[in-house]
Amino acid sequence: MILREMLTAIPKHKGTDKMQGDLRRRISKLEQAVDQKQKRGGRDLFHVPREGAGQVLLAGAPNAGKSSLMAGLTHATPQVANYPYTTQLPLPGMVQYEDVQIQLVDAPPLSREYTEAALFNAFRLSDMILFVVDLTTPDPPGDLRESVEMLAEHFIKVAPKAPLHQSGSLSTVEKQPLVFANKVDKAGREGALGLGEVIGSGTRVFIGSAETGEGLGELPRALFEALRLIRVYTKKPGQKFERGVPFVLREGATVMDATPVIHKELADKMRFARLWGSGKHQGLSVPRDHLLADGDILEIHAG
Ligand SMILES: Nc1nc2c(ncn2[C@@H]2O[C@H](COP(=O)(O)OP(=O)(O)O)[C@@H](O)[C@H]2O)c(=O)[nH]1
Ligand SMILES: [Mg+2]
Repeated sequence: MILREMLTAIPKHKGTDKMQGDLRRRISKLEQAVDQKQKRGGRDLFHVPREGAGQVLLAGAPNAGKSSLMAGLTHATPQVANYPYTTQLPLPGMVQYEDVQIQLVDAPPLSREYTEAALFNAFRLSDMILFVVDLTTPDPPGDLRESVEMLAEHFIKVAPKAPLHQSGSLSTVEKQPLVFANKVDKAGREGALGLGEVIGSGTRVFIGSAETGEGLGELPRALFEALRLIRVYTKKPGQKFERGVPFVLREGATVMDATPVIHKELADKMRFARLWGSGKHQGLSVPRDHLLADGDILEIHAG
């Protein structure tokens, strides 16, 4: 797309801000027009409504094993085949990590030959990206680089320390990546060398096989950690704690952030909260701005 090339060609300094903004608006208008076409029957078939604690989209070249990995991690049954473009529309499934469900979305490939524009919108709206790389190809890091570059061309930057939850706005969004080097049953581990550097230091790379299941066991926890989620349980005053379904919050959430999630009216009415967590807070009263940790138990006193 010529407009995009213009945008990357403009040097970035104060004086060009307006020009860049103008180009961005034009690009966005065009993308919207394209997307309209994809909205058959008023629904964007590429956009998967978020469910569970977070949405992770699978990315990678054709035949890398995205659908196989999806089948290995969820109860979904995507079509797996030995020819490219088997997966034409995103398909969601749920990954179970302990008592939390994370949505994994199998997606069509990122390919220079053919990738629908609407797919990039789906990436834009996701919480993070799980790259699947085929270790049996001549150049696995090159394959990963191509996927990363295609996303970058659509203003989706992958960065290990990307802030979570950004709006799907016009400007560049950053997405947290995780890499799964697949088909180790058929290739050496050497192919995975250099995969981390493609995205940058701090990128977590897992090696395994979607076919044999090797290396899949660590992924649910890795996804949970990468999404930077915490689980908070609640306890009613005067009652024994029974571990129920957790409230899932973002890392950095405070007692005050948790209350409206637990109960709509609680935020206004809270007098104080007691907390049981790892370490020192065994039933102590905590201030509203107290930072919550994964596994904390909250007892909110309202009135
Ligand atoms: N040997 C081996 N083959 C795999 C593995 N994962 C996927 N495949 C094969 O690779 C081909 C493409 O898999 P698929 O999941 O459809 O790839 P996708 O296009 O990325 O969704 C199929 O023939 C799979 O059976 C693996 O871990 N080891
Ligand atoms: Mg597929």
